[in-house]
Amino acid sequence: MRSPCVVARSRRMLGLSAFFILLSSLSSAVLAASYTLFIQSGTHTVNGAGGTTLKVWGYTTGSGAPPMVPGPILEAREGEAVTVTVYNNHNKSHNFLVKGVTSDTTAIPAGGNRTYSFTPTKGGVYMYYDTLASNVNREMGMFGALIVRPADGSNRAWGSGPGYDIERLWVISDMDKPRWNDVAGNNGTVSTGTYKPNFFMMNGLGGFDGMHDPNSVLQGAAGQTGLVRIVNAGQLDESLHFHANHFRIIDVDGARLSSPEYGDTINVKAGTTAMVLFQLKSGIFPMHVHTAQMETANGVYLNGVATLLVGN
Ligand SMILES: [Cu+2]
Repeated sequence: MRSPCVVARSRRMLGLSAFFILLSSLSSAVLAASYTLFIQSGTHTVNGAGGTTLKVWGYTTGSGAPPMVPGPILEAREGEAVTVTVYNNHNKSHNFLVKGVTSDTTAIPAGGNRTYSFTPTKGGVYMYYDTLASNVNREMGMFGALIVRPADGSNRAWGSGPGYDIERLWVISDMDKPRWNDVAGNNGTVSTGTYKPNFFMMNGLGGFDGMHDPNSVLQGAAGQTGLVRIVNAGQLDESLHFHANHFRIIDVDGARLSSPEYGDTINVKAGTTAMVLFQLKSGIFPMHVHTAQMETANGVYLNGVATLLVGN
């Protein structure tokens, strides 16, 4: 089991003049984030009943390190210059696109590398992924999330947006082991017309782990407000259902909702994002998806997309 973790980032000031700007006014400081990612092949294990080890490809933090599914969490602030250098240590071409932020889909050949520079201006959550090979590369594990925080670093969904006490990132995915991972993982050609996923994950975990994972379980004091940033990096739409309380939907795939909308279920379409605010209630409640198949690992219930909502 591997939980997503924040990549060690270097946040450096641009030149001496920026240093004095920083001294005079923190809010106008020129900051930059730089990341280095490596594309590796390897395996990913879903623990628990029905679980298995899948062949995967993924972005990771070190050359030769195991692929991470999902890839490392990237973070930036609104207006911050970001540089991501991607080294392709795999034997196939790959790329790196932050959906809604970057547009360069040039293939990075095996053994090559490419640097992407961008400045996100809109706070929220974004999916990054490999757009090549008719979704095969993304299905094989090549996806992750970019979180863009307010320029002042405050606990708000975006610069002038609603505040929160605690936050979670839920990256959802699906994999078709026999028809896609086993084939692509053995250098075969996937017949992309048929996709029947049999593994469904949140933050790379089946529900057996997802209900115990501190990075997934939304836990805090009763009454606290949790912001959940959701990325559906899978190929099927997912309806997430919260027990106990309604949540407030504040953003659907980058579109901010101006008037409050409340629900206990949100359908997050494949390849899109959402953000919801949830006020914790005292007790332990499940969060699961509303399609029974997606609650399974190779047909075994309840080892799919699931976690808990815990108010202390
Ligand atoms: Cu239920």
